[in-house]
Amino acid sequence: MDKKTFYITTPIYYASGNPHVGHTYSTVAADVLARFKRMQGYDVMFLTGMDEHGQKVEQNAQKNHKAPQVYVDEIAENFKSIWSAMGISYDKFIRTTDLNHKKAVQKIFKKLYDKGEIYKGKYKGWYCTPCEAYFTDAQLNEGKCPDCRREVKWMEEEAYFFKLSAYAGKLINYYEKFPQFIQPEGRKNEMIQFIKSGLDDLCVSRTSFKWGVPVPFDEKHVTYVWIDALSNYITAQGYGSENDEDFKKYWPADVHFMAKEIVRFHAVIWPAILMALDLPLPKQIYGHGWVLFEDGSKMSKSKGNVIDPKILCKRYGADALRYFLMREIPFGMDGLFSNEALIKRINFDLANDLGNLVSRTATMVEKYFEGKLPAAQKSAPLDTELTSSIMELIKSYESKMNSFKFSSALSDVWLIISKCNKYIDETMPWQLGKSKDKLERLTAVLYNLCEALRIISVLISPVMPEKSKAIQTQIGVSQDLITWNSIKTWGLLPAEVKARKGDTLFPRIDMQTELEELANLSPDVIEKESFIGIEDFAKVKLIVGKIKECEPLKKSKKLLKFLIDDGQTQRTVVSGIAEFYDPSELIGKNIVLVSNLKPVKLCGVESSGMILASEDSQGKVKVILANESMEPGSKIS
Ligand code: ME8
Repeated sequence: MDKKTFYITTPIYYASGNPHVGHTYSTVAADVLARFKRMQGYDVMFLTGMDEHGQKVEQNAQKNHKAPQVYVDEIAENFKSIWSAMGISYDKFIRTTDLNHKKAVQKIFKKLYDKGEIYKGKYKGWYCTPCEAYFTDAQLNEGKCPDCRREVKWMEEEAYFFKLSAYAGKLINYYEKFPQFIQPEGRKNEMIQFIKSGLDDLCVSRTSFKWGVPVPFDEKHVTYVWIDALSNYITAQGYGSENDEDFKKYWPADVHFMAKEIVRFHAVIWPAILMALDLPLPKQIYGHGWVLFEDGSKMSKSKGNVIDPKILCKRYGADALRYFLMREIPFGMDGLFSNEALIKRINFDLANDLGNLVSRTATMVEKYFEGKLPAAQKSAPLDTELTSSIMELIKSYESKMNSFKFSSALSDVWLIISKCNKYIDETMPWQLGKSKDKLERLTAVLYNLCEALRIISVLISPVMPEKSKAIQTQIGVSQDLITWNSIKTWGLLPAEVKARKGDTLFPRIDMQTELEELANLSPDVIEKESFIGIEDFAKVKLIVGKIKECEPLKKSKKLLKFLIDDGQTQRTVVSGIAEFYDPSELIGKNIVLVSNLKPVKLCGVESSGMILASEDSQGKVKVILANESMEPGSKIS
């Protein structure tokens, strides 16, 4: 018989920067659920990926002197390598630059246009370039961007619009008919309020940048992020292509996970697009809370708090980080991340509670029975009490996992762990081990502990897959006894189980030393995880260049084209500083030139080198000037 399917997704992350702990939160949660559902016997499809188009990506690529595709390829690799370090078991990884996706987005756009759901109009408003967003007069904050407080400019552009406003009533009806559609409950109420305050039609194309999927029948437009991004959930499964078996098999998705700031796009725009395409809607949109850092922001800015998931995994292991994220912050709510809280969880929950239980049990089986428990056992009332409460807690755990209450499900497991530790204190196996006539009782106590560990290892496996395996190795349990169904029956572990003590599961961390070490990590280590040596720096050739000519590049609002005297010849360099300089301002100035940069083509012009500039916290860019008395070509060292 075909297995029941379960399709779960994370948002596709913007390829405009590298992942931090916040991104790992949704992905770990989705991974935990995917692993749990696989364990329950579902045919799971777990999708994650990258959102790679848009103006910000285009700009960041330019800033890094890379072609956009090269830039997003690198970022996608960084995300993938973090997912691999964190044990993320995704089934598919979609990138919006995948050819199949782009073709399918074009089909979707055309279909909506042909059905009259998309029409051509004019987009007007105050535009903030870094935020890629238009604002109305009322939305501006003292005439500036309400989000980043930078200057905005009035823009009008021809654009295509999706008739979102026509869907207000249908959406509200749908929410009423399917009360589980938006979860948690509070987010649904926000959506209803939002729709009732009036839905505008949605701008779905842009002409102001190029890095996107071209509108198939009007190529000066590219599709604007949300149609491109949201449709990943169906294009990844082959919608719009000949190879659409997975789409037929898995769609509609069982749940889309995301943080609360993008619930609106998933609960309003996405269902409306699907309705317009005559496709079924996902079964649930789940908007979890934010991982906040000590200053209450979504990204940690302070130095002492290390939030690079790669560094955290390296120092503490992926399972510890996964456990922390799922345990510390009840899913659906905001919660704080700090290195101190993480280390506390590792020391108390993992090293003390779980780690000790495993090592005490395995050590005693080794010590008293040379690693192999004899068959004879004697039960006592304490044992039945332990086993029946464990069986109850398994049920409670299952229902909580099914409703994404990961933290609370883990609390149930930790209740089992603390009951086992208490059982050790009460049965005092070290006393039983002293006299021969108590050996039978000792066997029973240790058997029960091994059996409990078998169950615990299965319950923690969605969250801590590696440590779960390590426990299973220590208690010598076979594969058929670590299935989901097997843990619902007590006493399956064969009597002559062989246990052996392994490496410490979670070494204790000295809080003070660790926090000091973290605080002393250089910002380079924190951001990029590695220092560069002097030999790397020496590869960069910096010279003084004199600007001879400067003119705007016709095809671009951002780029200036320079002719620069480098002491030997006059070379062309293109730089993205048009917003900050009048072309005539820089003529005759001595600047710092990276002279051995591989030439790249920007807007059709080959640029040979890079002009160094600095950017302040407001995003204002100034070129770094070199001493006027220096000859062009002088080495900077
Ligand atoms: O919004 N706490 O991409 P994005 C919790 N491309 N979750 C966090 C987080 C934090 N501090 N920081 C990031 C986009 N996240 C779009 C999505 S989907 C069709 C397109 C997670 O890179 C969380 O899931 O800004 C959040 O919704 C997502 O990353 C935002 O990722």
